[in-house]
Amino acid sequence: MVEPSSTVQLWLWIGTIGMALGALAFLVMAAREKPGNRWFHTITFFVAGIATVAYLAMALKQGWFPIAREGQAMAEPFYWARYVDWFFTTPLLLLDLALLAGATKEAIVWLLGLDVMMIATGFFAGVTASDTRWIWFAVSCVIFVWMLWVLLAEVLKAAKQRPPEVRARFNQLAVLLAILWTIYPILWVLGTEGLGVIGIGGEVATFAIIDLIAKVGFGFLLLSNRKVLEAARPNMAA
Ligand code: RET
Repeated sequence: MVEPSSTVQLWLWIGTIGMALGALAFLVMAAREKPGNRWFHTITFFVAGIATVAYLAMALKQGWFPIAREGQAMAEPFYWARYVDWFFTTPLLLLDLALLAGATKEAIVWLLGLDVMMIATGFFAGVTASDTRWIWFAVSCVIFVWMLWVLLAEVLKAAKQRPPEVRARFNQLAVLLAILWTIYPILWVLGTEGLGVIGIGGEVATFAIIDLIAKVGFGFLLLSNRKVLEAARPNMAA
């Protein structure tokens, strides 16, 4: 019987508390803004809030089941709760970035649509015990590259029309996102879902750290300058 080790548990609790504190901070920051001026705060709050739910479930030893994968010595826990988290939160992170850039609705649909396809195919890769998982992995990677291309080609183009302070913040966040997000498929290959070079303890720890940077770190960077948010406010009804 596979049981999450104490290292795994420790990191899942670090993830839960980190996400909860992030969500709380974004909520407080939102409360200090006028209604209609809180688009980015609201989206970013839900990113951290949804991740808190997923991490809490995993810390409470839920949201997983053991899988004995082809090519690996023993069964390992498969944390499917991660994919539920990513399915909702990665589109929200991209929405933050796209609204900051002032991207067209069409570009936003492309970006988010490709992203949910990437996570859905990634889920099939994770849940498959046989070597067929590598087919799903490859499909997910192709969609990931496609999504990054939309980000570079369409969203970046829109960002170039923004005032300099918005453009500068967009560039920082886009670079952070592109680098951090690329670590996910690499960790997947090295971790228990892929080749099993890194054990479940190291995998859960690394995911917790990059998840916190990708959500809470990204959120603080986005929300830290009110002038930037003011200048980038989406033109939607309050
Ligand atoms: C998987 C495996 C299949 C191939 C690819 C992946 C990419 C995942 C990404 C996840 C990003 C998650 C974030 C979470 C924040 O907390 C599904 C690992 C390409 C890019 C940003």
